[in-house]
Amino acid sequence: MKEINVLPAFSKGKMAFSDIPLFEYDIPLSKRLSEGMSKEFAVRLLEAMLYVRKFEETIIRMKSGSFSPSEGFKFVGATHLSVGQEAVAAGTMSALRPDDYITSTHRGHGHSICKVLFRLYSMDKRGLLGFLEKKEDDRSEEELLNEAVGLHLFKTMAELFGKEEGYCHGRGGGMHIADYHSGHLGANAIVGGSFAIATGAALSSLLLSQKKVVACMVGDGAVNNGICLESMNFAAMPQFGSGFPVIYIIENNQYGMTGQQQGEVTGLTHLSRRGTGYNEQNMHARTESGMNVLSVHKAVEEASEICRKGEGPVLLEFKTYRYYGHSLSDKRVSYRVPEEEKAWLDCDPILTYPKELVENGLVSESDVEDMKERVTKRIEEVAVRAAKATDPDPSHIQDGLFSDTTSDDIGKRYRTAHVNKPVKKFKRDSQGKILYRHAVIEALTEEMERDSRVVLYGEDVAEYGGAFQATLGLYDIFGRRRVFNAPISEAAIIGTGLGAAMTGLRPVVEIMYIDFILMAGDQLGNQVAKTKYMFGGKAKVPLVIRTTIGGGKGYAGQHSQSLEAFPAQFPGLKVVAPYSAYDVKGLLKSAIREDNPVFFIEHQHLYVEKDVVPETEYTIPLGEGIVRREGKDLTLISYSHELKYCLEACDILEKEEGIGIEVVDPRTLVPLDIDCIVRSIEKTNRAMVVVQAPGRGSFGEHIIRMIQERAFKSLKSPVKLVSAYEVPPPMAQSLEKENIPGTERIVREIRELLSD
Ligand SMILES: Cc1ncc(C[n+]2csc(CCOP(=O)(O)OP(=O)(O)O)c2C)c(N)n1
Ligand SMILES: [Mg+2]
Repeated sequence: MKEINVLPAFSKGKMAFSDIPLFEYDIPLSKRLSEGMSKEFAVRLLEAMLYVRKFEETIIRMKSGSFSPSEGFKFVGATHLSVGQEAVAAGTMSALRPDDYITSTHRGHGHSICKVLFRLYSMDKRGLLGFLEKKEDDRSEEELLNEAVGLHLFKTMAELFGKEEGYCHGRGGGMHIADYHSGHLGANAIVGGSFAIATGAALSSLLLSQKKVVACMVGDGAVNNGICLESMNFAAMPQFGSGFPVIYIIENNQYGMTGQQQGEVTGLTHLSRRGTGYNEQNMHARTESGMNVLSVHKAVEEASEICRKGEGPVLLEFKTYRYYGHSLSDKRVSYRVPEEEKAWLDCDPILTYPKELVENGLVSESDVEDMKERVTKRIEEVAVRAAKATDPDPSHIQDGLFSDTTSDDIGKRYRTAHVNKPVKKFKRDSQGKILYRHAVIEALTEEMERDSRVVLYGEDVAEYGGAFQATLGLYDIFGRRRVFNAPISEAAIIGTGLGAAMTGLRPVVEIMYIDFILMAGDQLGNQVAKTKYMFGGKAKVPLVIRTTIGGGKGYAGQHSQSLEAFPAQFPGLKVVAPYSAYDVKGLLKSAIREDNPVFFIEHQHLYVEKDVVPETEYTIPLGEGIVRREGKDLTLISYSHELKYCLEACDILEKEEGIGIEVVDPRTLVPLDIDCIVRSIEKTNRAMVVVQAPGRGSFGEHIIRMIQERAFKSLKSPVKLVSAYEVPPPMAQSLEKENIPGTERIVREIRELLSD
């Protein structure tokens, strides 16, 4: 039962919103120094901004050919520079703790340079030795820091050059840098792509009591993307008190490529106003100058405190400007005037902040010039070294796609989960059978009891037990911190699952119908699937996405598709489609223990099917097919609910005509047990694949391609695909029955194939 009753309440009144501060933190350096900011730190802020500026100016010089780090060098790849925006990067990263998390954007060089830089600045000798991967070194801390900064800049530049020594071994490049050791969860080249990932990391922080804050760096353009709404709403859900410890930081450089926020593509003057839409605290939103490193630092410092007190989320907008084009191919003359550019150049942080440092006697003008020269030289040296670094070996192209570890070693802290009531097994019938639905619940219960990092969420999965009652009872056993209802936000459900999986939780998220996965296409295909590989194979993503296929219930086009080919299209995802109650339990348990993302497909019609399921512990490895029925005349390959019709058809043909058909159920589609299929075809010399989806682009087509590659010589006739028609699933029973391959049609098709 819910904790509050929503009674009718219609009293007249007006909604009032509390104020959103504008440019309140225009605080002079002298005041910040008197409040305790150290002089060394104040100078570090300039140094960090200079590292970013000079790094990017070096890219411009390399691109134009005025500086070449090695003979014949050519800069390849994206050039989204943040020149002009350095105060946001330095001010933000300096206000976070070294182990706080960030997510970043396509314009993220500054974020990654500063995140690691401030972590290095905070390190003692041991930490620095660790970063340098050294055990002993007699040099002073200052010398080690100097070397560590050089290594960091080198790894960053090497990644831009696509080198093995880069942060992501050249798999990501400049738009996809991550460094998990420093809490950098990854830059994202999909505008808005990291909103939900950051929110999921904050969920981990909250549920695992990590006390970490997540800074989600986004551009002004990203705020108009749907995932922004889904994520901010998710983070502000009151079922977890105030909400999640995440700071959404809008780096408003006035343009989303060329679309201008103010007056053109957004009806707001200040994007912080969006904060009013998510909770009564306006998400503690504020707008500050992004050209003033001290304003940024103060705002992020305060936001972190809010989050650490458990009062997040926070929304910050920093007004800033990019001096160059969207990328270096954008000459920017078609959409903005020199007067505008000049006005922003006048408040350049690298012009104004050094003046403050000089006025306060922290440095002299010549110190500033020396620093600029030193930093430039450093970056040039780094570029020379990076240009000479190693090109990744093409024979290793597949390295880092999947992790081969599982959660075998849970660790003491998470080994015993708290339960609110005793856990019972489902009662078996006289043959030892239980329902498929109950096998799902049993698998989830056992895994949640085994490992307290396993959490379950999705639409209506809590008290109600999910649309198909496949999570019923789990909320009562494990409580809201382990089992909770998500808003109707498929993209956020999957994206937060990813962020949470990367940061310590092992989420199982539910998408009610597979049809709705298209709402989360980016999160599934661009984020979940790519995170491990694109960021250099370092991440572990123990995420299970459970969903269901319908079909045959008269629900028509948007609730009846069999979209298993969609997740299978993205390298980096495993895809499972179990048929029996025995399989669903064993495979789901394995999926939860995987350190890889698994797309797990249940079938609504199978929930009510029974099978023998032992009460004793067992798992089934992913990637192992099974022969469900033996025969010598034909191999029939199918999975999920279609298998039921296939098996019925085989029985009819055996009984009536003595035809022996072997049925192979791959159970896991990715990785596919092609060996199991080939072994059978070598025996029968004929094959037919049956799927519930329309044939074009179906997973059945992929199976056939694999058969042609591996078993062509064993075939006496072409492999046949039996599939739905090339139409959206229709509603009328006469049409739907015709559309989904059923027993009669399979019998007909087999007869036809064997008559060849
Ligand atoms: C989903 C998506 N749509 C479009 C693009 C192409 N694109 C790349 S960056 C960009 C502008 C983003 O603007 P903003 O969020 O303000 O970031 P900025 O580039 O200003 O840093 C666009 C349209 C993309 N990468 N992703
Ligand atoms: Mg922008």
